[in-house]
Amino acid sequence: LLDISWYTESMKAGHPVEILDRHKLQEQQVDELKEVESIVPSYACQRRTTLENHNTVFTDALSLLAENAELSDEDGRGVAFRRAAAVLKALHSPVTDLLQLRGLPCLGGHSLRVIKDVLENGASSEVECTKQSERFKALKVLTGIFGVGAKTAERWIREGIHSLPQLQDSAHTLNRAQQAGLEHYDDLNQPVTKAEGDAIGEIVEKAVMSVLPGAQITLIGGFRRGKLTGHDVDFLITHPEEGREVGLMPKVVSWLESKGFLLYQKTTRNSYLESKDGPARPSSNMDRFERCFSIFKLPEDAKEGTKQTETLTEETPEDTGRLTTPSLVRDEGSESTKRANLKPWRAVRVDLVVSPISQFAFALLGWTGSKLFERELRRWAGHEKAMSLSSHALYDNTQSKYLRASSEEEIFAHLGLEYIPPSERNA
Ligand code: DCT
Ligand code: MG
Repeated sequence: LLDISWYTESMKAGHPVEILDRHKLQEQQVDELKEVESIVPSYACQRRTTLENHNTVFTDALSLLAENAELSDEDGRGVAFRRAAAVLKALHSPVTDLLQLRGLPCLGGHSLRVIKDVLENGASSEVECTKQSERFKALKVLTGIFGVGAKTAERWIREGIHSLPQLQDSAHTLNRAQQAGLEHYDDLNQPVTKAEGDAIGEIVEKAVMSVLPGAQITLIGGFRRGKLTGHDVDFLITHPEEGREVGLMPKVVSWLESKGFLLYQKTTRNSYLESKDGPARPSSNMDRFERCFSIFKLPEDAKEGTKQTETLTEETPEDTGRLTTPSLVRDEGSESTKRANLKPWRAVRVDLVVSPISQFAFALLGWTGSKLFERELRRWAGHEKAMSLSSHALYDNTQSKYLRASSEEEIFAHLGLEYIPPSERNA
């Protein structure tokens, strides 16, 4: 009998390896191998994906193609690239040979071609070509405006608008969100740091506590998964007594507005009703909470306040002064950044969501992400368990009833999945 323990161990550790003497194996060993080869499970919500990515050359390439597909109204292709990238993100070592990918799920022919190209030539010609295409560049610039989606960008491009000056010179009237997006374009396209997220958290907490003492605020989105930067900051607000959260958002928004913290906001009311909406409304699950899309005006000193507290505990006194000087902390690369540094504040995208406590666990799970992890959770629920999962509830179609949960752990248990903590949901 060949010793195949090295093989099974490697596979279980997430290092796919090739077994060369396959023909010499006993039947029972072949069965064992089949089981092991399914060890990288096909749903991202069955896998642990930390931020430690050993395959960024490949995942960056695949993510760019995913982004291009999504911006081109080809969501199916987008998801296929996202799934392929997510499988590579979950591996525990760098891929150096195509053979290592044998038996892994979600790697279609197109994705494999891209990986092969990168392995052989150091870059994918399709990716390079996409990056340089006028269309892709224009889509990126235009969708970089808050309030502009792929459809609008596409329409403008067809009219010959490829850049911000061209848009400004055009006769288009922008809506309020887009106007704010254009006005704060540079700030909003600069990544938000965890320190800035924490500074905003303090402001939001002050606002919430002063209008509804006892309410609870949780940082959600990428920062909850441990990311160090993000494109926005997301918060979930609830109150331990069901019903006390009703009408909270307008009060929080008024407080923030009265203190001059908001450059833009649009609030939508909670429109979710279990009895009326029924279980299976996954496509609309993102917008049925009381929700506020906003652009915060974050004073530089508020941010420094947070930095200072952190630095004081971590650095020697001599270092403190240096680290709290914003000009050294911030990237001074571009002209626009230099200009932005002259004003004593910076614009940051902030999303606030209010949930009743009875839906809190579902909201927390649904808003922690990543987007692919969420998508896969819903696909798993529907395809494997005949259940409908949203950010409000979990419905069991077989038993025709809602399954209650007061923690994320309980939801994973209802779904028959091993619990994956937020830091391992970075698919
Ligand atoms: N979400 C989702 N499906 C979407 C959009 C969002 O499931 N189509 C969930 C998952 C993440 C959460 O909402 C917050 O959304 P984003 O802020 O867009 O994601 P993020 O992971 O926080 O990314 P970033 O760090 O760039 O803000
Ligand atoms: Mg976010």
